[in-house]
Amino acid sequence: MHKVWLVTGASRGLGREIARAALDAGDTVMATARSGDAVRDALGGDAERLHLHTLDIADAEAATAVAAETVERLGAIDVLVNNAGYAELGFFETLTDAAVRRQFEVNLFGTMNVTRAVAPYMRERRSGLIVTISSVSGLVSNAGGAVYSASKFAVEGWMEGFAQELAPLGVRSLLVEPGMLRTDFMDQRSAHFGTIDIPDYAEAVARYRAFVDEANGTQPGDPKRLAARIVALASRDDVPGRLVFGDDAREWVGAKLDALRADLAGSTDGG
Ligand code: NJP
Repeated sequence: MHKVWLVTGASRGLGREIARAALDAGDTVMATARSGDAVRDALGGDAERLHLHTLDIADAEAATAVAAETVERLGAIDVLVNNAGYAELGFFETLTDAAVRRQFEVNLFGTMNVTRAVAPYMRERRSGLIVTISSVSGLVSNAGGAVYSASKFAVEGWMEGFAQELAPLGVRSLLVEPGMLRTDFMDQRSAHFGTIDIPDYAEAVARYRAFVDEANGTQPGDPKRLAARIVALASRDDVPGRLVFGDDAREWVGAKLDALRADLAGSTDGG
């Protein structure tokens, strides 16, 4: 049966690919982003099954209005894709307090805004799937990504528990943890960097910036492939709780699990 999708951050990157893949599967899509024109340029104009709306996910009232309008126009929301997000990169002490708060305002509270707006419609129908694009950085944190990781760890903690609250009401959830994807994510258009110079970190920060510049555009992960996986999973009855996407992500998560197991074993010594 054809589905209705609501996708955030559909102007570029993974969100655009998920919207395209859903359209290619014959589904109907409400594609949203901060600029309606950008989504139109990304996905084309007036396909019968493509609907566009402006939505900054940090705006809770706008999220409520978009959810209501989608249900009114399209009858239901079968799949919500919480995709919109960005990274505040750089060593923690080089980021201002405002930058840290902005990161949470979008990645965590913005994602909560949209989910809070959509969940009641899904509960009412005892049906729906909430796909939340987290990150491998939601399970593993590294130097230079501490603040981004903090926001995605928060997304993981919130959604892991909320999924259990929703499941008895017929609403399913999928957390997606991609590795590095070839999108605009590391580009100046999306990523922000710490602005405070701290000599103690200068060398490490310069090495980190060089790593990001080199990785930008050459990331191993194909967003089209991930989009196709998500669209295929949405049609299955047995949607898993998590999808860790990419060899890099699986390797990092495996190493984290090994480290956690070792720490856990060590924790029992001496009671
Ligand atoms: O990034 P990019 P991705 N309200 O920059 C939108 C996660 N992820 O596709 O700036 C509404 O190409 C933005 O819209 P605009 C990542 O954390 C990525 O890779 O207005 N929309 C654009 O459409 C994120 O959650 C990688 O044109 C807002 C989109 O978000 C998701 O994947 C690895 C917004 C960003 O497109 C998609 O990112 C990983 C707001 N306030 C997780 N702020 C990776 N690429 O390597 C931004 O593990 N957007």
